[in-house]
Amino acid sequence: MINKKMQDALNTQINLEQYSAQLYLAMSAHCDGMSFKGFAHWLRIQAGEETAHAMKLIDFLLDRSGKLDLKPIAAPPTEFGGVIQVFEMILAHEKGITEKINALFALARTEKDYASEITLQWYVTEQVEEESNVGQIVDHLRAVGDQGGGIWYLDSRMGKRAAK
Ligand code: OFO
Repeated sequence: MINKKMQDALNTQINLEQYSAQLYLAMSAHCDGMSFKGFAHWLRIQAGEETAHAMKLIDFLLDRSGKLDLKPIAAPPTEFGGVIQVFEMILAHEKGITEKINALFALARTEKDYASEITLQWYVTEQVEEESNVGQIVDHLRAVGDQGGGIWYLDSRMGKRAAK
């Protein structure tokens, strides 16, 4: 059975993953509103992945006979600016999530909760991938700028993202 400290920390992370899904869904709608259908599509898939991250933690918590303690999910912002700003915001958000995952991992170690540590390894790896992917998108966006044909080319490429 999972201890209370670890259970509380995992419940907090579940809420954060759900918030990430909300945030990316709001950003997707924002990009859709600017007719950037490809960026909107990419973000919609990302929102689904964040929900999957939450579900994976929920399953783990339940497998350990933990108590799921769902809390209200904070409302995301409604204004995001241009596409470059959207992705810069995502990069900053994911860096913050990485810090949370690292802190959770450290807690699992302190608590000698090896099962949590092993499960959280997946999240540590996932954060490396997320920061790298989003960092690349930010670089490409900064290179082409908010105006002109380049951003529409990027939009069409983003529209090709397939769900995992
Ligand atoms: Fe769940 O990885 Fe992004 O936030």
